[in-house]
Amino acid sequence: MTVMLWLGGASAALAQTSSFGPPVSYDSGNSTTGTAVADLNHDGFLDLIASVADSDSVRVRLGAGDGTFGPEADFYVGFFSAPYGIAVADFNNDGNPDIAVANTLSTTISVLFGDGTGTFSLPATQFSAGFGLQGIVAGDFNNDTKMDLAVTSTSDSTVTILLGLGNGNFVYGSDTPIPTWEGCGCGGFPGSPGEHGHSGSSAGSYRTTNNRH
Ligand SMILES: [Ca+2]
Ligand SMILES: [Ca+2]
Ligand SMILES: [Ca+2]
Repeated sequence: MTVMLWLGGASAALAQTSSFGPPVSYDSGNSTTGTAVADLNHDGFLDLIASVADSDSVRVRLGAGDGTFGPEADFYVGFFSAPYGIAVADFNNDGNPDIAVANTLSTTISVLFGDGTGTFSLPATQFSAGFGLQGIVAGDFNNDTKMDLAVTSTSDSTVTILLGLGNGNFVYGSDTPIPTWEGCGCGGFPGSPGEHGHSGSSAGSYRTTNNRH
């Protein structure tokens, strides 16, 4: 599979419109499930990050700042993990971007700690977050200046908050059910999830499994 880029540019004929050139493709591995951009090596240019489910890895390409990207570097995130969503933030407060991915098969998120050059330490650190994880975003949800994570579980129909401790560790914060067809009062067709859906709560199934010190 490929990551395709369209480089935008201003139209000379219509100053208020924009246009895109032909797409540029980069091999992103089989079963690419997520993409993200961030400046991983502090050169001021955005870099490409892709999650590759088939190889249980994250693929990084450093940007040249002109719309082109360098060769790929793959970072393994764990056996039978099948990473999906990607979040980039500095989770251990060393000034370097780190990568967290939500794994669809392993019930964990994997965190890769960056060294500021586009390279990440291995092995990835695992934190339990539920089943069937897909979406993941980083933010400071409790206003303690330390980056946290919100992770969606399609199996449990929840959004789980993992609170960052600022040293690369996370602890369970909260677990918010996402309304199912039944839960949202939307009705549903006979035999659909709305007809026999579950409430989505799976409290108690979350814990930190791999602490960094
Ligand atoms: Ca960069
Ligand atoms: Ca960091
Ligand atoms: Ca926080």
